[in-house]
Amino acid sequence: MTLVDLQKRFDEKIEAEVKIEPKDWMPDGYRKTLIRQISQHAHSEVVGMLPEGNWITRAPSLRRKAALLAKVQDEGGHGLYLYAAAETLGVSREELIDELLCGKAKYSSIFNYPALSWADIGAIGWLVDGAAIMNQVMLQRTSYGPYSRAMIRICKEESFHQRQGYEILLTLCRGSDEQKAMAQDSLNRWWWPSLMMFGPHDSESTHSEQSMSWKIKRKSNDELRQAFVDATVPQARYLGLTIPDPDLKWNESTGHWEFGEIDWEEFWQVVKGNGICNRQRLKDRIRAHEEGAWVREAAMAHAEKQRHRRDVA
Ligand code: FAQ
Repeated sequence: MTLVDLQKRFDEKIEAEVKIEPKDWMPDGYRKTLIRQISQHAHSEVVGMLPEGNWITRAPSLRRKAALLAKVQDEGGHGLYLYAAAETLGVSREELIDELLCGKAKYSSIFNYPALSWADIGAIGWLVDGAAIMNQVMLQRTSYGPYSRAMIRICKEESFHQRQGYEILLTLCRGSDEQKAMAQDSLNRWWWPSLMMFGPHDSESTHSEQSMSWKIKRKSNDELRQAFVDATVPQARYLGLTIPDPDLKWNESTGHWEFGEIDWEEFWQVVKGNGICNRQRLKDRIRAHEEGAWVREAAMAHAEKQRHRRDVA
């Protein structure tokens, strides 16, 4: 089959909503885009364990500790599904992790902000997982089969995470004045970084147009950000909290909440590695990787032994 035929067959599949699978022919750019996006996503899940992991020992009750422990463990699992999905594109997990640890690979800007109070654990679940779900629901329909299937599983777990965060804030908001103030303070700090998670405006986005034509992305950064604001404002009101945006207003004719401008200078500084926690996050991941070396070696030795047993039998 000629290159022209292969491209034609690929285009037809995309058009007909038939998933592209690992052994199918695909354009180089499509493969590269997927490796970039899926690996950034995997790194985000794994680095994303750090801000909340920091609070496991300080959770206010056994029930909260068990839920947080399970949530953080889920995020690690999501990272593994995603690394496995990226590996189907012909890249090794070691290469991807090396790129993260040497500071070359990106991960979501949001995880470079510190979790300073217990209310932040509520805000992360409510806002960060809430934003992640908004993005990931559309990724369930992404055109690459292994990524789409990983997303279906991940979304089920993320919706539980979002509710556990919201419930933490609901409890605080129904508590003492001090607890409510703690919840408001954490909304003040996490609101804008959560909006940044969706990436630059569509007009500034490098990859969106091509990714949407390949149906890797099914909705644009700005569309998803708007959907997130529309869904979240009523939730903040129910909590009795104020969104820290003086420009926020309901537009009756569009049926959407209008909101103020994001501080893009802050966003790009964080993406470039100059956020509050960037250096600490990498240091922690490097330490975890080094301390986990014996686990990887033991797992490999076990697999090798099993293989040997099978060969002998
Ligand atoms: N942070 O052209 P675009 C989670 C970069 S998972 C850092 O618009 P694209 C679960 C972008 O990579 C959260 N960098 O890019 C959880 C590109 O740079 P490059 C992660 C960002 O790919 C919850 C450049 O800017 N979710 O939270 C960010 O078309 C709680 C130009 O941007 C995903 O990764 C950012 N926020 O659209 C875990 C979802 N935004 O690569 C623990 C999958 C943009 O050219 C606790 N990813 N950049 O060097 C996506 O949907 C897309 O990749 C976007 C960006 C929407 C993030």
